[in-house]
Amino acid sequence: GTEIPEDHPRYASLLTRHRIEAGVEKGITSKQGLIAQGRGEAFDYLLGERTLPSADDAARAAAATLLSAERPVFSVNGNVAALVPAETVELAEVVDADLEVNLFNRTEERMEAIATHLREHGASEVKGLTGDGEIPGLEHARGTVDADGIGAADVVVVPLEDGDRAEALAAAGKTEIVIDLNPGSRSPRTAAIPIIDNVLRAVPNVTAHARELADASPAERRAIVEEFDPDAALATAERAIREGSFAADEE
Ligand code: PTJ
Repeated sequence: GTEIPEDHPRYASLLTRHRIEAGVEKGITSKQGLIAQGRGEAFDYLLGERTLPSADDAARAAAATLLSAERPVFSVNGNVAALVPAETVELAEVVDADLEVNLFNRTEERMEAIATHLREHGASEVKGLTGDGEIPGLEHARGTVDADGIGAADVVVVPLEDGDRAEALAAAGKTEIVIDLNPGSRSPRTAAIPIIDNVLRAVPNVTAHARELADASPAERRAIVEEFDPDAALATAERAIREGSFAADEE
């Protein structure tokens, strides 16, 4: 594979591009996924390619929510599978969540390829291929889920989710944790917990918080979730972008 020296100033960004390209070559990531990646990269650059303290608070609230959930599900698309397969499997294990492949552009081939890819990265069970459930308010292909997966979930992690689907999931009564680099996007604005961060940093960060909160009492977890203010987190990220936190890059 392509070797990128770790001291390269754009190491993380180049590594990300390489993983997305490899994902397309493996039949995991859609071509639209390349475009989505480009948009994400622009926002990440403006955020200074770092986890804002408010995004870290969101990750902590997400961990507390997942640990307290009855039936948490992590929804995996072609970008997430390419970028953070092992990290996703690990988070699901730590919070005891199901993994479900759920695609914006659903094809059997990509569903299978992603499920296989997740198994290669340690997943024991991957949902999504049954497709016997439906999220109301969406056209068939976009609303298809597993009845015993996202269909029955109380909490769903939906990284890089489309706005219509994020709204339909919320309307179906799901507590949504959205990971998205664009604080102006409809999906994080719909989420109970928007994490404005790169999935590359956010997924392992939620796992780290979950490990730390594993022995916390239900009351402690509830307090963490109640203290988290989604609107403030979105506003803080937007301000960081407007004020140009990328100056550090030019040093
Ligand atoms: O694999 P599929 O068929 O489910 O398709 C997945 C994509 C992502 C292609 C599909 O859901 C899509 O078209 O998404 P959008 O509407 O382009 O939205 C993607 C959002 O994710 C944008 O707001 C990007 O800023 C953001 N984004 C892109 N890369 C990352 C990201 N957010 C966090 N981490 C990233 N690495």
